[in-house]
Amino acid sequence: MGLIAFLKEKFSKKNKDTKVDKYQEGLSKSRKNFSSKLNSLSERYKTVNQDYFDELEQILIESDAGISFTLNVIEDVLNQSKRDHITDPKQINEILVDKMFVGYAEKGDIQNDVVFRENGPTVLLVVGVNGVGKTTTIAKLAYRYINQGKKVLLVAADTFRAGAVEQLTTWAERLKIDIVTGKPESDPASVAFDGVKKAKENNIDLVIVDTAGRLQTKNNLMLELGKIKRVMGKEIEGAPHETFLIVDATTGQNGVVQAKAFKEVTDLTGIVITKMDGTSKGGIILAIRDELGVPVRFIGLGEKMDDLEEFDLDKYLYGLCVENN
Ligand SMILES: Nc1nc2c(ncn2[C@@H]2O[C@H](COP(=O)(O)OP(=O)(O)O)[C@@H](O)[C@H]2O)c(=O)[nH]1
Ligand SMILES: [Mg+2]
Repeated sequence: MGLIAFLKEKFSKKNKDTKVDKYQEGLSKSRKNFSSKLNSLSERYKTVNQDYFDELEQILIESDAGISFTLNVIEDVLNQSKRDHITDPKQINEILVDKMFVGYAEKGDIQNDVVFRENGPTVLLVVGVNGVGKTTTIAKLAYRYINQGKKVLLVAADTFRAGAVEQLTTWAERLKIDIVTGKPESDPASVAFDGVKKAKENNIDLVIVDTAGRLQTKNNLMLELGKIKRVMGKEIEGAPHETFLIVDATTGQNGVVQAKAFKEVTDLTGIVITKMDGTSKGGIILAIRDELGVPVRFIGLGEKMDDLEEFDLDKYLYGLCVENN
């Protein structure tokens, strides 16, 4: 059974165990773009030829899947179709989805949830440029882990942007959890230090640290993040234990450029792609994975506290490639 048939079976309405609704809804713009183009392509061709593959390549690139991912996948599809003598466009599209799956999976680890330490606070550092959804994602993550019975502390180490501290404070109030803040334009590292200290004293399970992530120069960013990490690491062994980069899906290939820049200056353990609900180019996940090899841990599918989902490759490909049934 090919992957599409498998996914249809897995997520069919009768199979209520595996909820896919949020993905289907959040990815509807991307699906309209991607899957309708695939369908119309396979209707226009009786049998595949070079033009077909060129158009297929174009569809992937237009979905922001990235040049290198696209070229590799198309080559894999071509090779398999030749080997198995497949010329039916519908079957080619099925092979395509198989190869997209493999293209993601073979790029490294697959991991979702924060990995908690056995003893003491786990520290999650959140980085990314202004406006991508860091603070909102922090609130969503806090909400998720509070619901799992964890004691969560927020740390507002974005002391640069006016209003950033207030925004996180409002979330902390709504979530009824503690927050550590500093004065405007104070040293982010000193706020981070206060945060980890408080976490140790209060038996916190998860410390989530918001940062400004200014990317004017890589050197500045490296120094700033380096300092934050150093002070935290002195207080809590191995901190930060997780560093998530937040990428806004609607920024397209620019998001890929940002992601590469961040990866150069700091060790990333995960990516969160936000605003998937607001883009028609959901292939961005594939491009970022391809370029960075870092697992996509969560995706943002809206502005509300519960609009954060674990990244699930099956649900994602189903949401992107399979018309609602
Ligand atoms: N539609 C949508 N909007 C989002 C999502 N995540 C964040 N936002 C919005 O993006 C804007 C910027 O978010 P913010 O958390 O302040 O970004 P920050 O500057 O990186 O901290 C806000 O209006 C958020 O509500 C998402 O997954 N979907
Ligand atoms: Mg913010």
